[in-house]
Amino acid sequence: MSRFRAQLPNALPTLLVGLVAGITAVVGSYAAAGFTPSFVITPVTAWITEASPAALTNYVIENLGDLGHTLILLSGVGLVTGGVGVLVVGSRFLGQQLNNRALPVVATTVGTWAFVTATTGQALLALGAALPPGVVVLLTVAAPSLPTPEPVDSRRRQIIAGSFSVAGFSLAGYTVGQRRTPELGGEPLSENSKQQQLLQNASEESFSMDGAEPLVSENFYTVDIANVNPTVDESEWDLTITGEVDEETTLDYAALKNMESVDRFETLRCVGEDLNGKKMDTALWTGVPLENIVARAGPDGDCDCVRLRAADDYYQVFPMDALEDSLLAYGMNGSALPRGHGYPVRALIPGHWGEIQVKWITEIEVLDQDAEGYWEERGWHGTGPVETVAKLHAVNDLDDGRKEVGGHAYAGIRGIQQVEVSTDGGSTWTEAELTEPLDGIDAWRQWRYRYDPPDGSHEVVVRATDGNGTLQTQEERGKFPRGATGWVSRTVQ
Ligand SMILES: Nc1nc2c(c(=O)[nH]1)N[C@H]1C(S)=C(S)[C@@H](COP(=O)(O)O)O[C@H]1N2
Ligand SMILES: [Mo]
Repeated sequence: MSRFRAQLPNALPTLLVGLVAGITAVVGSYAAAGFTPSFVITPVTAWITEASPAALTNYVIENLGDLGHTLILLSGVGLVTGGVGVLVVGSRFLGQQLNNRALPVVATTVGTWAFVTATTGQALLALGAALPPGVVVLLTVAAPSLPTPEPVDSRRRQIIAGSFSVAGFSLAGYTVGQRRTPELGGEPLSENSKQQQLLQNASEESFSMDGAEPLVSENFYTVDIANVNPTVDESEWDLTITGEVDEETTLDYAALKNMESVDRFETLRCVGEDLNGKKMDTALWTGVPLENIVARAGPDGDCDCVRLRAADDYYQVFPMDALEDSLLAYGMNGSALPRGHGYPVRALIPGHWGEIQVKWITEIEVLDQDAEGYWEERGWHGTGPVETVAKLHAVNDLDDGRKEVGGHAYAGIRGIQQVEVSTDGGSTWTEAELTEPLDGIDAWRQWRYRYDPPDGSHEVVVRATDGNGTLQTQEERGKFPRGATGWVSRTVQ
């Protein structure tokens, strides 16, 4: 017992050294790699997502969005810090036992380097992660041992100096890492007056309503399986058509840009969003019809289906038919795709849920046998046409005493024929105003309704009719596994 107690004061500094070493490994890796797949946190968080139960992954990615990614990133940082910490503590202990001062330094450096190289595949950048903890261990092993009992203020001075060093190193590492994170995508495509004209028209036709996006979204949602987006430069990008084809073909970015392009508005909606959620947005996309590109390779598979693969190891399988009118898009709202939306190239498959709009696309594989996509393997419904929905996001008081309610309605390639509003909980219905259809075959419309409100609170309900004349289903169903249905209603005061 007394021996145990005597060792305690020594154990704490060792743990601290481990913690500090762990932090410097993460910071050093970030400084070397930036926020890219070569940052040690990328493979570690991918592993966390992969190893977690599907239900948890579903929940975090589909519901928590950015917060989910932050939480996973923090657990990744914790895991790497802890791992390096364990290495430090273990090797220091072993070093003490063997009376070998070099051992903890070498073990920490080589161990961290080997781990980061193995997981990121970047031996040189892995030095950024391995050297700082090595130095931390070196400094603490080599430091002359203080006389025991240590003077209290000398220990305090050490701790303060140590904290400042770690904070300074972290700040510097963060700044360097930010600079080293490549800015990809987003630059204007060219002086293309057609795109500017289309955007201009859309902006003029848009209903301006507080609480609802205009016709072209200002904040386009993102849903990603990876916590750190791929960094594929356009100069490195190519797309290969593989599998059951007469001839495997490859297309690079320059060739893609040389092909005749089309511009069209298209709405994306995530199957995992709530009925009145905000993961539905619209942009003007520029790209090249995908069907011809696949046809040129001579597809000859038995299932008439394809698997699209992406740089983040995402994959989706769907019938060849869906490729009709699909695009390989490289432009969004007149600029190159931003990194978060799939730079340099993504697929756009009209009328289908967001999940098959594969970003960072690298391969189209023609299959002989049907297979499951990433989300199907996790219980979600794969492809299939989107459900009809009318959302209610804007509830505003107008200057003249009337109320304004509004939002968007979307039914994929079926289009929207009409939106009706009830202000008495569904007893009576009136037709809402609609914006003109956008240029494209798969875009939402905005709806708006202005009325003299009754005294007190009342229930506003909204429902859309698609282009085939089919009324949005009233049946209430949750989002899992094939998308939420029902009519959106809201109590208005
Ligand atoms: N490569 C890749 N493509 C992807 C995803 C992804 O995680 N990786 N997420 C999908 C999902 S679930 C949706 S809803 C849409 C979202 O597209 P956005 O992020 O551009 O809005 O992208 C789809 N394409
Ligand atoms: Mo999605």
